[in-house]
Amino acid sequence: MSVHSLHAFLRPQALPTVFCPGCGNGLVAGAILRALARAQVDLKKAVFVAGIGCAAWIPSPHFLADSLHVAHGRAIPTALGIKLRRPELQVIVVGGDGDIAGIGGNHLLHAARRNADLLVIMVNNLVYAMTGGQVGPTTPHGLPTSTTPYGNPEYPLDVAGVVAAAGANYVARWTTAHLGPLEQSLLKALGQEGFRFVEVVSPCPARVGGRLAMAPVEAMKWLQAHSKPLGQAGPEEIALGEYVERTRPGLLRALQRVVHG
Ligand SMILES: Cc1ncc(C[n+]2csc(CCOP(=O)(O)OP(=O)(O)O)c2C)c(N)n1
Ligand code: SF4
Ligand SMILES: [Mg+2]
Repeated sequence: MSVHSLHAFLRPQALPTVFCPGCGNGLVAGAILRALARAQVDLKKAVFVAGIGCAAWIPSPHFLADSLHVAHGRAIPTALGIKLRRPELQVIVVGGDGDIAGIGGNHLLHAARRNADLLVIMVNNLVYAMTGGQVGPTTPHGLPTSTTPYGNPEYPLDVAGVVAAAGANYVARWTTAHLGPLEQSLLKALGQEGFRFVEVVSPCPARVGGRLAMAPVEAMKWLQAHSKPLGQAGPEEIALGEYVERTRPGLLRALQRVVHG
């Protein structure tokens, strides 16, 4: 897919992008749009819901589609309300690790448990980037951040693992250095029902790379060097791959069975 064909999916007034140079969010945006194009999703029949944060800016202002910015952490319940009222729409949540797994963590857990018919894409840049790079639920142990300058004393949550255990139909994790499998995964997730969760580990040159004196290209090399397939990754490495793929009825179909028998 050429770059120019993706322009049909972008709001001209949103370009050039609001993201910092070298930010991974642009790569995630490209992967989402290529997957939507390959799945032949009509953007008029798609709704994006985002909370607050840098990653939450991926759909709006960039995508030429209906999108909502809601309170920090509340994208999933808002998206579920839309999906239940308008089941024919493809409802997609995009947000950061703080938004989705921190303040919105309880919504995430229960949407996965209920197998709610949503695609949730979580951009994990390891910190609360928009507000200054504070430590968050996915910050690796030992990583210095603005609020843990001597290194994070806590341990991170394996968000993909938790969502898979909670009952989601589809869960995968990739990084922005693995765009081919990421796009393929999003394409697969778009064609399924129930709760689908794709985590993307992504560089934040402004809030993480700068503190580590790591240029964006070095961050991409770091992501490649520190990622391993699921089952082979050590505790300090990023586990990549599909955590789960189930075909259980999504929440909508389960509710329809109750109503229509
Ligand atoms: C209820 C509420 N609490 C806190 C904030 C401040 N806030 C805005 S963005 C943000 C961090 C977002 O981090 P993340 O979701 O990881 O996105 P990133 O910026 O890293 O992409 C916070 C704490 C807010 N807007 N609303
Ligand atoms: S602060 Fe980080 S995540 Fe936010 S736009 Fe800049 S590089 Fe990207
Ligand atoms: Mg973040």
